[in-house]
Amino acid sequence: MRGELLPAAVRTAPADMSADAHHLCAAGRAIQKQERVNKMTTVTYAIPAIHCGHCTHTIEMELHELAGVKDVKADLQGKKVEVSFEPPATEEKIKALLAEIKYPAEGLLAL
Ligand SMILES: [Cu+2]
Repeated sequence: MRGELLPAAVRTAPADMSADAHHLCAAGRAIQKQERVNKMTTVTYAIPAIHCGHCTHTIEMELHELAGVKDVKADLQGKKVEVSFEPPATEEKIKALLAEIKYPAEGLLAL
């Protein structure tokens, strides 16, 4: 996985610092940005309890309030929800919240 290679690139960076500090600053920023992208996780859960537009609305509203959740797409027809998140949000917290609002995740459709 590419994300695991990035920390090594960060560790080797200081050795070249004197050569072209300005260039490395830009490279460092690019690496930081890449790590942020890599931390984002998208999961899709089956939510059989979804039965109308209010359900999808409630799920989207509630999940958006969880810190770290970036995007929520609840699907009425497919009875599923796709959640994109990064720390501090975790799968455990998302599933706990879904259970709490009475829309328990009954299966992981995609990671
Ligand atoms: Cu409903």
